[in-house]
Amino acid sequence: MRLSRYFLPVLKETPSEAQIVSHRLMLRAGMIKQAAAGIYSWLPLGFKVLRKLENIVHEEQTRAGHIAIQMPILQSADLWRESGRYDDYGQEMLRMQDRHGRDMLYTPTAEELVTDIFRGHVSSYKDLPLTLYQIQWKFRDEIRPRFGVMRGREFYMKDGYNFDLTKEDALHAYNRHLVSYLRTYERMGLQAIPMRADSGPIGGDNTHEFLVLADTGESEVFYDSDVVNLSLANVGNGLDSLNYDSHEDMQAIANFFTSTYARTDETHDPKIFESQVPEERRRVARGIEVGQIFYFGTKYSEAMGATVQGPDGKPVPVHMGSHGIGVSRLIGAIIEASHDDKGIIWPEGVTPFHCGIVNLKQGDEEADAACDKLYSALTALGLEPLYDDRKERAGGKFATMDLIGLPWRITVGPRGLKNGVVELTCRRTGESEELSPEAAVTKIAEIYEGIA
Ligand code: 5CA
Repeated sequence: MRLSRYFLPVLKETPSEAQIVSHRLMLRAGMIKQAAAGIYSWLPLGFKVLRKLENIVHEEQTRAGHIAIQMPILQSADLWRESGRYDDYGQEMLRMQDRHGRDMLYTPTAEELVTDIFRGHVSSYKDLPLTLYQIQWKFRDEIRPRFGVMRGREFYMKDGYNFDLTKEDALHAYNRHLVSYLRTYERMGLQAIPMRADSGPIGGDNTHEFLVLADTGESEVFYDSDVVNLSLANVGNGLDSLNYDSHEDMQAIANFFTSTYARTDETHDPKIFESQVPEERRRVARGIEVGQIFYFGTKYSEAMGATVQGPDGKPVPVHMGSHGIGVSRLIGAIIEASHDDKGIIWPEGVTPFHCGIVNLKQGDEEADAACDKLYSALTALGLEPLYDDRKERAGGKFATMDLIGLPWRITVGPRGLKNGVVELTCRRTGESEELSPEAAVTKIAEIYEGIA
């Protein structure tokens, strides 16, 4: 993309309404624009990152054997009356009527609708296990929408639902989600820690939240500092050998992450914390909740008659769980975890463009030609550069690149070209090296091998 033809409405001023750094940077970098309280338009740069996260989520869900569907945003209230949640959900649910006076609602989650799909089409235990998921906009009429996409009213969520014959199978689905979520966050450059949590209006008593540690997080968390050192790469034979079908493997990996003390304030037990965890390893911190998994057994299947014919021919209600990832919130979490005073620093796995090209002397024949050549070479390799081809001062171009956070920048100027070199700069470390344009392309291609 050439910046002169792109739509990147960066702000010079720091927006006064933004209280935390991720919100400020998303506004300043022209990623989002508020449309109403807690509701945002996604501008090109923000939309690109959202799509990247969505792709990672789809890939990891597919890898775990889960099947994508798409359910509607507007739902009929009838199904929610069946489960009993229409009245329970309270003011967080946005309700409306259609022209015939029928009660409708904007989906805050979709346990009822997916259960209705299931009961309409699945009748035998032989069709189990089954996990359906979607990535869809949700609406919750939060009392205090704040921090930009972090606590929105409209937000983008991956919600998945497992249907299993037995509790044991459903707990396998729970563990499988736990592992696939860890892998998902890892690809986004994030460490998210599974912590025992409270289930709220979704129900059930087996639930974990995934938290990214950050001072600006809304949740207070208590944990053994050892959990911070746990990583999927250290489990068994590493990431590539994960066997999502194996109950034993998934159980062992889930235990590896959940046997160490890590809880949100709702489930925190000071007695256990203080008698188990040695004092020097006790941590109280704040975190951003980027996902949550639930096992709630037959709560919805019994209420809504979602049964299958079991092996003995008798009908049995299916065991279910639901599993959410806050896709739009994740963008805020990534920025909270990865920025400096100049702007965002995207992890390579989610960056909106793979690198920037800065032309120090737009209009100089040689510089223009060198930039065009770099641009084509990168594009031919399947990479997406953002080429700042505007007639602007170098300082302004650098500031924009730093603000929008592309992990790599190639700087091209007449002086370097005389010696046959361009400059390659790493956004995170600020380190630069001079190398030939060809070598710069090769290096960027190597960096993104297996990621892009
Ligand atoms: N039905 C279950 C699982 S699909 C469910 O709704 N879970 S949830 O309530 O925990 O939401 C899943 C994830 O969505 C949360 O972990 C959080 O990351 C994100 N989320 C929830 N509310 C908001 C909000 N107001 N703004 C942005 N993201 C949110």
